[in-house]
Amino acid sequence: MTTLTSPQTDLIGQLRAICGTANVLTHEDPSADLSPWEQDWRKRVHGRALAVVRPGDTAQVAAVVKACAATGTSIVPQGGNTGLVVGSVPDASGTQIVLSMARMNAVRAIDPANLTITVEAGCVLQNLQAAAENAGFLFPLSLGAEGSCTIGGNLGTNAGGTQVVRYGNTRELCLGLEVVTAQGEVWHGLSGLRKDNTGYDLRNLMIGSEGTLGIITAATLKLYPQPAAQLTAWAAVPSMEAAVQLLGLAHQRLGPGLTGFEVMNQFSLSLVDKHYPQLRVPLWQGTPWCVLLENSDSENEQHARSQFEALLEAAMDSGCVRDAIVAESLSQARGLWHIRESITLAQVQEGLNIKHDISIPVSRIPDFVAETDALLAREVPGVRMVDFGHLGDGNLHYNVQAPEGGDGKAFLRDFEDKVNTLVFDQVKRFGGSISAEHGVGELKAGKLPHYKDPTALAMMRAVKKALDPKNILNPGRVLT
Ligand code: FAD
Ligand code: 2HG
Ligand code: ZN
Repeated sequence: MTTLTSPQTDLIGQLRAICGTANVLTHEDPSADLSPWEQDWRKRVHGRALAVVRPGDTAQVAAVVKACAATGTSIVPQGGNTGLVVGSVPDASGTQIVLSMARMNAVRAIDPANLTITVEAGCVLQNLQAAAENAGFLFPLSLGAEGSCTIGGNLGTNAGGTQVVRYGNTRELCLGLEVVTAQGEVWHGLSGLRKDNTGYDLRNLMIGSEGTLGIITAATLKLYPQPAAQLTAWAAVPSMEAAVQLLGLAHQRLGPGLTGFEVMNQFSLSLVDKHYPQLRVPLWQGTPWCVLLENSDSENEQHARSQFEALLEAAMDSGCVRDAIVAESLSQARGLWHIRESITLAQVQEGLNIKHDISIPVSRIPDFVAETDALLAREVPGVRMVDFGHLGDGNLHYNVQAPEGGDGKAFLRDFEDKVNTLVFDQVKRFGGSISAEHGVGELKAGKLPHYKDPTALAMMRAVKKALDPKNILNPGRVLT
């Protein structure tokens, strides 16, 4: 057990007075287990918090930040703690507080005529989707972690997910924010306006800032009409070139109906088959790649089906699809999506791995994959490529699994830096980004100086200094 300094003890007393004793957890209480807040999802880091603080409203968040600012105590905002780049857990010092937004999970308002919903930051994404659906609308953000991630974390990372090809990233779905600044002031920006050109775009500055510029306490988000019909298809394609060709055809034939376009290599599907055989992965054995497509139609199911069948027929004629199935029911469609969403978990079952969440212009992806696969095979013999992702957005999860039977820990120790450098240098050469959707966190903060435009980085540092001069909001994340 660590002994707290007297200012730390005073601070904890203040935090308890603000949020209630039950909502400030510390290691001083031997019965309190703080590890769920201290351990990141990928089990890369286990930090140690001074306290886990769980405010119940915006005024409490503001008061907590003021108390922390007065003592120079740094704050790590946390939603569902599903982030993949070590951004939501404390460091090992035992001096940071984790600000868990989980209790602030209310749906504040729905405005059907304005097509908006206003929710608190700790609202779990799946609950937000359900609230929209119950009101007769669609909130389209969708990702594998939706059962536990929060909208605050989605906004904090500008999450992408599987519907970006039609609806955009979380950024595009947000019309207004309520934010507590590093000084503990509240910015009331829940406008719900689709047009507002009154100066700098603070909303978009906060989105994707990973808790380093302000604490998002609530958001006003866009709603959409629910589609009249939604169909899902699974296609075996002979190459990445063919997958890109199929994407072009799908854009042409389905227009805005194309709401999902995911690619998965054979090895990623073999891992799902190995660890979750009950999911019955279709068509994966005889093909290097499979594609999952979704068509959302505003007319009816028959229209959607005939459009889809015509697309797949044209694709087979041109040779970019070898075989395909169209889901016959909602539960079959859900099953196909479940396979896709299980790749991350199958990778966890297989052992530690190196993730690369990269984006490249779609047109250059086939060359990138061919060249980089060959480079890695030459430089790190035996590596297994788990390559999948949101091809419709030019975003690949170009993950590297240790050689078969190898020790994952030793692999990371010996090869992570080398593999990262090989892949990221290739990404740079192909005009891409080293973080397409998961963010920078701590894991990639050291990489930005090598791969981000230096002028952009200098502006980012200036913004951070202006908004958080004491560097108390999530220090060491995004910027080192
Ligand atoms: P956390 O992990 O708690 O936090 C993430 C970051 O946001 C941290 O830097 C944190 O400090 C900050 N933050 C959290 N709340 C706030 C707040 N209220 N105000 C300011 N900052 C805040 N990401 C994608 O983009 N696309 C995917 O398809 C996708 N799929 C995933 C699948 C799985 C199985 C898993 C485990 C993760 C996936 N992710 C994906 C990664 C992840 O970014 C998302 O799960 C999600 O956006 C994180 O939300 P969270 O509430 O868990 O945030
Ligand atoms: C997905 O698209 C997520 O499933 C996670 O972004 C990707 O596990 C990964 O690398
Ligand atoms: Zn993804």
